[in-house]
Amino acid sequence: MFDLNGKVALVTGANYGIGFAIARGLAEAGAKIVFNGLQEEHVKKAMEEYHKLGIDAHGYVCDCCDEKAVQNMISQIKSEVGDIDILVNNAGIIKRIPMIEMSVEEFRKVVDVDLNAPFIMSKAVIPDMIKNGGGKIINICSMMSELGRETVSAYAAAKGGLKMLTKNIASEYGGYNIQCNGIGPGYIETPQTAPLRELQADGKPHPFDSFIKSKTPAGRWGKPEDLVGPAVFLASDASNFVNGHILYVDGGILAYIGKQPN
Ligand code: NAP
Ligand code: GCO
Repeated sequence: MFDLNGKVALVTGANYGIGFAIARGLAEAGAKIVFNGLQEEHVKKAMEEYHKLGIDAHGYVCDCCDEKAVQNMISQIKSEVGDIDILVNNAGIIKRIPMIEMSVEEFRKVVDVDLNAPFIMSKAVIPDMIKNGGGKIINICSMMSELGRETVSAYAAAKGGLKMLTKNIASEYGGYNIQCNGIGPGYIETPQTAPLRELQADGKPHPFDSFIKSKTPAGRWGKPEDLVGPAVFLASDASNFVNGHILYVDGGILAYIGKQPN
């Protein structure tokens, strides 16, 4: 029931990081992989990495926020690879700025990539999923779909909205055998979180690095590979009666008040 052979999976923003790990895992479960990114040189490098792994991935340069470009990419994928059975809305950005110092343009940009783009991508693939008797949509949410913290107001608002968009797609299209669920990663070691893990000038760990380890029962940051099993589960027949669910893969952060003082 975890076999994805014969399925076409589109993972957005899969040049590296979480998207690359999920795409690799879906490929290892049998799916044919299609992915996109923003920067051509990143897409080209990712193609080389996928091919080194023996994965015949098809990469496209496409801004997920541009509905016309997305429609053109989906048409190209349909003619070059096939209809999309699995969509992973992974592409995302964050801007860490105190809210009252953030410009409305900066706020809008984060919401555009992290919330409007998953709407655009899902709207583009659902008609074919309906025609083909069903499909799987996996939205990459966040701890910030549930919790806030200083400097990430736009990101938390977008990821909170993405949680509800996930539930609404599940509600509106579940009758067509489309399952739409979310994965809520904890703190994962990727380029996006690298600034939070940089060693200090004195060689000491970044305070945020120590903070996250104290808030995580697992006592460590997650790795992109920690998300692969949950993604294969939600992309496969094993989850055909799971819909509108956000699966948190966070090492237990959401369950834990944090390490008590000695
Ligand atoms: P990342 O390392 O910053 O990678 C982001 C990817 O998204 C890149 O491949 C980038 O493409 C692509 N991208 C950005 N904007 C795009 C756009 N408009 N259209 C198409 N592609 C776009 O991020 P990550 O840490 O792997 O995170 C991936 C997802 O997981 C994001 O949604 C993030 O919010 C979420 N998440 C991350 C963590 C974490 O701790 N890392 C935790 C929870 C959730 P280019 O390379 O071409 O720029
Ligand atoms: C931050 C981090 C987080 C992670 C992730 C946590 O600045 O707090 O970037 O937002 O990216 O979303 O689940």
